Amino acid sequence: MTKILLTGFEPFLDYKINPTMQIVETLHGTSMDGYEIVGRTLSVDFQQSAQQLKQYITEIQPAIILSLGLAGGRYKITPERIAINVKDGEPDNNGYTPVDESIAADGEDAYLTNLPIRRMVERLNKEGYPAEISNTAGTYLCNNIMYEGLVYAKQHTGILAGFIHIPASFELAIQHGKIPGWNMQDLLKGIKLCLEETIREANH
Ligand code: PCA
Repeated sequence: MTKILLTGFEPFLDYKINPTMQIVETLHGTSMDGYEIVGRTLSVDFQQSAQQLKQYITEIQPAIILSLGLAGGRYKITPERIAINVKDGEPDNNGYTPVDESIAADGEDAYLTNLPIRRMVERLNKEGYPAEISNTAGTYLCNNIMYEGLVYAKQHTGILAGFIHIPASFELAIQHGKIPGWNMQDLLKGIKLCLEETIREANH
């Protein structure tokens, strides 16, 4: 069966739960319209996560690479438009804090996703879920993984790749205390709708 690599991240900074990890674990091994979802959780570590992603891609040979990340404080599901060749920001889980670094020394400045992000947002809104396209995935781990996924997609014709940031779950919002949250079932349904739109694009 054709495969989808669906990645999430482990907890990081003061987010003691990462709902993307829970989504990936729930959807792992399920199938959708003839595509098998292979879920993997990545480390919040600049060096390791890129290597993990590359290793999973080699192992799984996915037709679609969809990576998920938590954007604590956002209140909509936000498919990302662009990944930039920058690493900067808060320390990762191993304490590494890049300042104005490049992801790839001689890489492109940025890559645009080839996921159907406009249709994802339209579909989510139609089904009653707040969503909008985001024009920045930041400069932390999520941007880093989106960039790496897109490097692969640019080198391999026919591969769809991209990234979606999601809000906190209720559980995390309660535990954290200062960010909005969504019901976990709604987050899960939202990601399934995005996957459906992506599969439709892949079959086009
Ligand atoms: N969100 C972070 C990294 C891991 C995650 O889930 C980000 O937005 O970069």
